[in-house]
Amino acid sequence: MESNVDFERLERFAADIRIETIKMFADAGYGHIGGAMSIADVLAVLYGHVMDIDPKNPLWEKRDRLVLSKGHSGPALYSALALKGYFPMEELKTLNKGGTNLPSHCDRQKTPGIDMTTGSLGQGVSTAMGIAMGIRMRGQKSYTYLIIGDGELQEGQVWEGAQFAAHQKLDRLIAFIDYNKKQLDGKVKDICDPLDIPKKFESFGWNAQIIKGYDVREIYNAIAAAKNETGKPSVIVLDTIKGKGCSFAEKADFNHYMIITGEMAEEAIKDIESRFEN
Ligand SMILES: Cc1ncc(C[n+]2csc(CCOP(=O)(O)OP(=O)(O)O)c2C)c(N)n1
Ligand SMILES: [Mg+2]
Repeated sequence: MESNVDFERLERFAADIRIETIKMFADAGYGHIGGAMSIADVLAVLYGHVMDIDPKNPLWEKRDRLVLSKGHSGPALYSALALKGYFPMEELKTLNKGGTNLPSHCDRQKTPGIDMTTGSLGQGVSTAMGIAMGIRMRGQKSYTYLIIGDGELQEGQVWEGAQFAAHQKLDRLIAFIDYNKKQLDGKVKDICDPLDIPKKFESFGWNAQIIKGYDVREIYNAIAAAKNETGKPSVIVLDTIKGKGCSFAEKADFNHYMIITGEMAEEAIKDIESRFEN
């Protein structure tokens, strides 16, 4: 285990991802806030420390890849990419507007640093398997990271992919499940219960862990443990809260997609900053 990880810097990075995303949504007037907030910490660990990437050369062949299969959370990833210098911060203001490079869902043809186009739930899982296979066929060592929603687990394609990845022993594929317990229109367990997610992946031949999904230390340690497993793919179930860290979204019953005003954003950002005082 590396001892030089600056976890406080990663916590600050996660806060900045949340702040920039909230600002972006307020500029647009609306957005998929809940699922963007619940992945801020995993994005901070991946882009802040773990991934081997070069923001000045987004298509570097040997880079690690990320497929955000829950593509509606693209704005959180755009914030991470802008903060890393993939493109100017001012571009964040163009979210979803005419001619933008930042559509509401991820598009690899438009945005530097986006490795796969996503938005149709389930499909990112198959494309991530293909990326991981392709990297191995070229004899390269890059990792492929994949983020799946817990509602997204209802897509049959996820389980087809899970079976394929284990069969192919894709041990440089690390998937995260954003286990925020909510999907678009209600609680995942009421709509179609995924039951015991780690146990399910284990029965498909994966190495599985479940951790506190908004704790940068736990996320980092789980990734390090996953990298130590050979011969099988790994899944890390992130036990999260939908809307985590954004006061108005955490409080709202329906927080998948919200109208967001400048005042709401200002208050939420103040609340985030207050946790960094002292
Ligand atoms: C194939 C497909 N069906 C429906 C949708 C519409 N949709 C967008 S987000 C969403 C809910 C996803 O829930 P979850 O995976 O739990 O995401 P999160 O809670 O992280 O936002 C739905 C149904 C879609 N994008 N793709
Ligand atoms: Mg969910």
